[in-house]
Amino acid sequence: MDIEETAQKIELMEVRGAAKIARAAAEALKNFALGYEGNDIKKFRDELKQAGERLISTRPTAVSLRNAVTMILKGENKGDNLEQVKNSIVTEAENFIIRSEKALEVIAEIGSKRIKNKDVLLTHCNSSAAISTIIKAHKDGKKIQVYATESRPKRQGYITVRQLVKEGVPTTLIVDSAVRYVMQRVDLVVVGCDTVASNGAIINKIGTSQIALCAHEARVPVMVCAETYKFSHETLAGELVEIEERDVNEVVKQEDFLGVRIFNPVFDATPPEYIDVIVTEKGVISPHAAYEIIKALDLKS
Ligand code: RUB
Repeated sequence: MDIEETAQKIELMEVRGAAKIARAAAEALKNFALGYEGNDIKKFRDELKQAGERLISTRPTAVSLRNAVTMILKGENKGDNLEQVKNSIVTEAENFIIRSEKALEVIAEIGSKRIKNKDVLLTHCNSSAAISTIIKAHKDGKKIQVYATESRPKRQGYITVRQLVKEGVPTTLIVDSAVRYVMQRVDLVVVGCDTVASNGAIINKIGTSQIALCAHEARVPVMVCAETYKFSHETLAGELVEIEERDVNEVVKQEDFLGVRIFNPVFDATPPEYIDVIVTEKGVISPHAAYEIIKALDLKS
C-alpha cells in the first residue's frame, strides 16, 4: 500500500491499534522508498518528510506512529547517494516491523508469568499486546477466564472476544457500564496502550481510566502491556498528549438527535497511581520508571 492509501485506512480505522498502525506506517514508508523513481536526493528527502507527516497526522494520540516514523526517517541520513538512502529507509522500516513483532512475543512471555492459574481477568478494547499475553497464559495451561468490555462507541471488544474464544479462552462480554459491578470477581486487569507519558500515565481507549479507578477501589492490580516505542519523548519536554476526538456519528446518528451536542473523545489518560506495572519487552517496570525508559531510548524527533 502507498502512503495515501495507508493513511486513509488508518483514519477510517480499517487498520487500527497502536502497534498495527505503526507497522502499517513502516510498510508504507518502505514501499515509498522502494517505488521512488526520481533521482534528486533532496526532493526524495522532502517527499519522505511529507509522507511521514501525513502518516503521523492520521491518529494524533498514538505515539507509536510518531516514534515509528521518526526511527525510520533516521535512515535518510545514512548514505551519501539516493540509492543508499532509499536502502537505509527500507532497512529501517523492516527493522521496525521485526522489532515490533518480536516485542509482542517478549511482552506475552513476560506478562503471562504475572497471570496465575484460575485468575479472572478483565480487558478493554482490543490490544494485541494484552491479548497475546492472555493467550500465552492460556497456552501455558493456566485455567483463566476473561471479562471483555464492549468498548463503545466502536465496539473493538467484539474483536477481542472473538479472538479469545477462537483460542479457547473462556470469555464473557460485558457492556462498559458493567465494569464496577464485575470488578469484585476480577483478579487482574490487563490492557494495552497507545502512549506512555514521562510521568507514567498511560493513554488508552476511552474508559480505561474508569476501569483503573474501579480496579483501584477494589484493590485489583492493573497490568499495562506496552512496547517501548509507545513511550513518548515529547511528554518529557512538557507536551500534552492530544486526545483524539472522532466523528460523533460513531456514537449515535446525529440526524436522529437533532439539537443534541455529542462528544466523542476516544482515548483517556490513566494516572500512574492506578497502574501496578507496565510490561515492556525490556521487562516489567513501575509506571514511575517511564522517565528512565524514555531517556534510554533515543526517540527524539
Ligand atoms: C486501540 C486501543 C488499544 C491500543 C493498544 O484503539 O486503544 O488498546 O492501541 O493496542 P483504536 P496494541 O481501536 O482506536 O485504535 O496493543 O494492539 O498496540
